[in-house]
Amino acid sequence: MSTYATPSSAVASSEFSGSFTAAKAIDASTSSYWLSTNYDAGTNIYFDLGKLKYVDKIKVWIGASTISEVFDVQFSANATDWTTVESDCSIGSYDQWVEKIITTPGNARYVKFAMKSSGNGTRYSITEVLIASTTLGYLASGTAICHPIDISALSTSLVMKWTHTTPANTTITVETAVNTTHDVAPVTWTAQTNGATVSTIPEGSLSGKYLWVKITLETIDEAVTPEISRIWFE
Ligand SMILES: [Ca+2]
Repeated sequence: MSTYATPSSAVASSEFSGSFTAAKAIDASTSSYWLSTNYDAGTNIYFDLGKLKYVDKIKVWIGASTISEVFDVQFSANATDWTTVESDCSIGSYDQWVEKIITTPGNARYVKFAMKSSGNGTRYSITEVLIASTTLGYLASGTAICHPIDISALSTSLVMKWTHTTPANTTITVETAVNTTHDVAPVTWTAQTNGATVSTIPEGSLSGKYLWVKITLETIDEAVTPEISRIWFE
């Protein structure tokens, strides 16, 4: 279930003066507000949630201002590429805590109000904004298969090592397999031990053979994830 919070920062396409900055829309005061220098199409204000979250609702307070307005709500992960998720949100003059349920909720770090029209032909204004979101959890598991290594010319055994972090309730499994193609991943894998000789490399000729490595990360706590930063052979 999502909860409302004040965004951590705000950026506006224009600010009327130092008394009407974008930050006034998120200062927890319903007597201060952001005011634009113009009412052209293209005027906007966007809010930073601090990290990517699942966003589904907004609340807007215009109460300190006489300005009604219509805007689109847009989501972005990077503040560069924006997707419209709610069209033509209409906020009346002096409206207080108008709630808009986002038609197409989704993941966003940045939420923009892209202004479209101002009811009385004056500037745009936002007194206070709250955005409802849900913290994103880590998936229970994920697997990656590395590009295979041609071991045709290998003449000694290989010791495999990796650097990792494994918080409580998480595990990392590193497996290997050897086959004779670099196109099709093996079906059968064997778990390896950090710092030990790779057990799947056969004795005898290695001509035409490829070593494959598969990494599986697992967690039973969606708030934490294991990480593996580097794998190498000695
Ligand atoms: Ca304010």
